[in-house]
Amino acid sequence: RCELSNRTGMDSETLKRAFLNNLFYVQGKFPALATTNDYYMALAYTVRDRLLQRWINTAATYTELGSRTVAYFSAEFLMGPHLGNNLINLGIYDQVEQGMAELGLSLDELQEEEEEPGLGNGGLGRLAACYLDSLATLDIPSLGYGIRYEFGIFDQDIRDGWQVERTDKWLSAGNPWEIARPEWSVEIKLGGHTEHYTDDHGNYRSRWVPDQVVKGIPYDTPILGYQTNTANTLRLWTAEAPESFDFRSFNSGDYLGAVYEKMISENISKVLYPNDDSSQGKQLRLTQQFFFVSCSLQDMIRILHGQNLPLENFHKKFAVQLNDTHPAISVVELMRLLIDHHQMDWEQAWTITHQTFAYTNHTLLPEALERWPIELFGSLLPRHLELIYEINQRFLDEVRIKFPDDEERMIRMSLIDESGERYVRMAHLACVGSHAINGVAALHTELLQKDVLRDFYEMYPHKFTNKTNGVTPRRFMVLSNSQLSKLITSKIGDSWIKNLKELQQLEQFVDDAGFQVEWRRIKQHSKTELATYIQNNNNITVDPDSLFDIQAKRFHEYKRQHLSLLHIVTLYNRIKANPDIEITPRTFIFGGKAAPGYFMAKLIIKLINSVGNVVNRDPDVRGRLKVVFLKDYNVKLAQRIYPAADLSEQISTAGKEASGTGNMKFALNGALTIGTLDGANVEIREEVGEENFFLFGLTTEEVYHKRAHGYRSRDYYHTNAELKLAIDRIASGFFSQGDAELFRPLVDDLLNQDQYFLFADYASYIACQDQVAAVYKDQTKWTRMSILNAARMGKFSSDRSIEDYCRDIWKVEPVNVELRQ
Ligand code: DL6
Repeated sequence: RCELSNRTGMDSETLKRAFLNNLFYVQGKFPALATTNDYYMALAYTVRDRLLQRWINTAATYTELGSRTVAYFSAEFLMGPHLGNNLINLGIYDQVEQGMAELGLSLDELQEEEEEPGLGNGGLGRLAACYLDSLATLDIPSLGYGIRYEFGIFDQDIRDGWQVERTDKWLSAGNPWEIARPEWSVEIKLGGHTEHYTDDHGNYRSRWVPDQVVKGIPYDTPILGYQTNTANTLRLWTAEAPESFDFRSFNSGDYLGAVYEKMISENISKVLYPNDDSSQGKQLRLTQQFFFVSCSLQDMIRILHGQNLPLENFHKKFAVQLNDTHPAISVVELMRLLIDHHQMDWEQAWTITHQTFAYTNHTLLPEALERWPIELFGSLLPRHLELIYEINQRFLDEVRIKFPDDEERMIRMSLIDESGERYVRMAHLACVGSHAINGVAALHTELLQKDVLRDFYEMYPHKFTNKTNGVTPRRFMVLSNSQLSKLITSKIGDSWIKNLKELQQLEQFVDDAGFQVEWRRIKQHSKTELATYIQNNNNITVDPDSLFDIQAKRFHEYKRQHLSLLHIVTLYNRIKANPDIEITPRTFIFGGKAAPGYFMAKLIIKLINSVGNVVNRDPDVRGRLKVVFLKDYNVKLAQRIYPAADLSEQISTAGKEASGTGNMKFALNGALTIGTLDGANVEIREEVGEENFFLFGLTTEEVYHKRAHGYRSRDYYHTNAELKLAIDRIASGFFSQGDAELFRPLVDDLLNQDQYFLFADYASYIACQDQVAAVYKDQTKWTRMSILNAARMGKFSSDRSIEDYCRDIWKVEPVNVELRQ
């Protein structure tokens, strides 16, 4: 009994005892010899024990009830550190903090020790993580399925202002949050050819004869909901060579051959592709996609059989969400498993498949739409290519019936692109194989329907719905902004944490002077903490009284970090022209990674650092402007940044950002947004009120119109003196020690192409920023706007998003979990 309470008890004394026990028995250390990592591990195991009790009871309940389950298929899960979040969701953060303090340890320091699992690039992977949190919080039976990359997103260093990539060794100190389940390993096939034969019933059938077999081993991580017993599972697959393979080669004496094959197999889950919003078409990437999808579907069939449910019930037991097209091959893989392995007929297999899958699109950028050269596809997945041809033929027959004599439409909609080299179009496959298709913000869904997926919308209007993204208030408020969370709770109680709409009640305090003072004090506190971080990491002194103007997200031309740079250079030029000019002091903070092969994005990072080097040191500036690039932006750093922001930069070209979720996290933490009518900005502005949002720039229609009528950025350059001066300064080498070549590619691109309409939006952006500066001087007004922003963010909880998916797409109900064992 004592042993059990050591592992489950939640009071401060038991937690401390359990912690010291784990230090001794798991880490094999006593305090005098223990490192910070030992302490972190001991605490992580202490917390894990509490999770295990809930996890096991959850699994037992689901098994007993045979509950309908959501399977979230995603090539990325950007979970962020687990420790703090689990403490919050268990409701023992304060006890543990106190217990650690009594032992002379700082919980903050222990949390810093955790290597975060960076198994995602940005928005898409972080969304998957928020959705797992909400699924568990809402007691929805669910499984996240993905890849356990040995190397997640690279660590970013900055050398001489340039981004340098280092491998992320997140597993090197061990991972206390996962449990390997080798007993549930599965095998997947790759390559080879197909054979045709007639079965015992005289049916003509195909089978796949692969030339490689790889083993997938599942590693499970518990995902605990907030203030509930539900702990769902994130199941990530690691690739290994199967033993049988080794035996064969070892026995033939080819030891090195066997080791080589093992290495090739293990490469599959070695590294996350670091591209965000673009697809490279590499064979290893397709292999990764097929690997995790095939492992997961086989695992689901095992679960189904384990619950004595027939295969015909697959779609009743599981609702599978495809997180973009990365897992879209699962449509074909499920067909193959049902037809080739389980001898189902085509119609029944198709009904099951189609009712199982739903597809979320996350991008409007053409370069991100995945397609695979037929040759490559066929050499890796020969049987799947045959099945795709068959699916396509049947699909095109349907199109022909609905739209007779429209050959052009058939060519556009085909699963195979035959306009040049032939490709398999994964978005088309996902649309055909799913019963539901959604975009991630209202504008995005509208643009999918009107443009990117228009033919599919005309074919299947009933499949389309919008599901606006959301973020979890547990990680991005309760954990990362504890002071603000406590202030809110002191005023309206704590039920806002599970029902974010309740934040609305804060509106009654918007003009309460005492509340405003507290609100400001907390913002100031977070800014001071970030200022200390900047001092320690960048050796730059920034003033916490200055306006913290932050753009933190992946680097991409469409996100237009360089538009913010043009603003910085413009302010700098104004100061140089008139050193006594009255300006609102600002600290410009950037964070984000560029894809390693994306030259222009990396050049923009270099330009930020180059401008910073000049501006931060120029005595004329007198500290009124500071430019900071925070390296290695990840979830941990994001949690420091959101609470400290006054202004959130959401300045993508209209029609390019599918949704954005950073925009939601900033506003929830009381930052005001300067933004375009793009992605979820549109809905954020609707919610917070147009008077509380700094809007600028072209609309999507205006962008389309300009593009169609011959946009000439140079005209703006010649007619706007401030723009011209800003560009000329960059081009002259002023920020690059006289080197006029360094930023030429960027300047030339803006002058000659400007695909993302920076010059067209420049004047409106600068005018809007001038307005921001004016409002910031009136701190009472600013604070009022800040409170209203946070108070009106209720819609953007990931709980709301998940409720929408559950009701409209997944048709799944909550299941209550009792603690019995
Ligand atoms: O839906 C999550 C997130 C959106 O908020 C971003 O606007 C969008 O850019 C991002 N998309 C990707 C693209 N990956 N693919 N394909 O990360 O999704």
